Amino acid sequence: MSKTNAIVAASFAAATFTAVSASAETWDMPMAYSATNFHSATGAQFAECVTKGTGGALEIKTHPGGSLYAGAEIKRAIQTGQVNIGERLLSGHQNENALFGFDSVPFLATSFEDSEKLWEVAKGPLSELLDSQNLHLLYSVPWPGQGLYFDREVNTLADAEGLKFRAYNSASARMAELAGMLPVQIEAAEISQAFATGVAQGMVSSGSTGYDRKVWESLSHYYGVDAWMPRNYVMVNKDAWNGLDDATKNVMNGCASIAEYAGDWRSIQYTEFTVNELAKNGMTTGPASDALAGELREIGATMTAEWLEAAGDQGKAIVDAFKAAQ
Ligand code: PCA
Repeated sequence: MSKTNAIVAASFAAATFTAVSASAETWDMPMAYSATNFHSATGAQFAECVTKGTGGALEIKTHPGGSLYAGAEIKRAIQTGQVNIGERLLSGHQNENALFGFDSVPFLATSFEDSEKLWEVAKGPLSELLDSQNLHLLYSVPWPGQGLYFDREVNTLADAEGLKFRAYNSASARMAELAGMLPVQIEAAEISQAFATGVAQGMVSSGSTGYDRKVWESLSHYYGVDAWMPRNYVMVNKDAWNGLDDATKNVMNGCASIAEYAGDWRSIQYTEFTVNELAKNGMTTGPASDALAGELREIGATMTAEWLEAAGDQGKAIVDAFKAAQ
């Protein structure tokens, strides 16, 4: 039996048991990105899998687009038990602990294969860190590689000097600063308006987010630089997790494995599709000029040194283990 078939079989074997053993419960699941985004689609299928797999004993209801809690509030809401489950950008917490930014170290892991290898070595320390914050890590899916968006042609950083640059985590804000731009922290759910009103004039993000938010309405250029591949993760309040019976935990774990697999697949498929859509909708897309790519490499080296300094021995251990796995 394949791994996925085994998971499905285990889920449904568990379901029969759970359906008669637990009383019905509903968990709201806040998610930060739009309903059509591939992470949200994956989360919706995960929720359906758990609901069906437990025979309705545990119903999970997703709330995409930051509609229940805005992205920046989701982790705290779960930690404090206002909701039991939710999804957030892992590197969104880098200001709490540098380790959270392992996936946004520039040019460290820039392919899906490397992102997976990096996750393999980072998953343990990250799970422990989350556990110490009353959170149980369930699954994680990477975004496609991060490129640069602008409302103008940018051949070197001098062309972008002083621009307001939309940031979504510490790394994107630091990149803006080192590039001579002005970072403005804005959730993905708010960016269409921010670009339309001139609150921001550029950003680093995936083709996926540009496509989801139709940024071609305000921006004109996308440079595929593959700066890093940040991850979203789904977490559960630890007390709520510990309160589940083993059968329900089995269903959750089975559905999480399927979600991770399906999410990875969607992210890969979405990479080319979304960049093509940006072009179809009038944006100029392509690689950065050699000069711009060189400037970004220098910024990346500075950021890597800064991150290693901030993340200490644990950070170094992740990077060393990743390099050893190459
Ligand atoms: N989209 C998210 C994070 C990374 C990405 O590709 C965003 O722009 O907020």
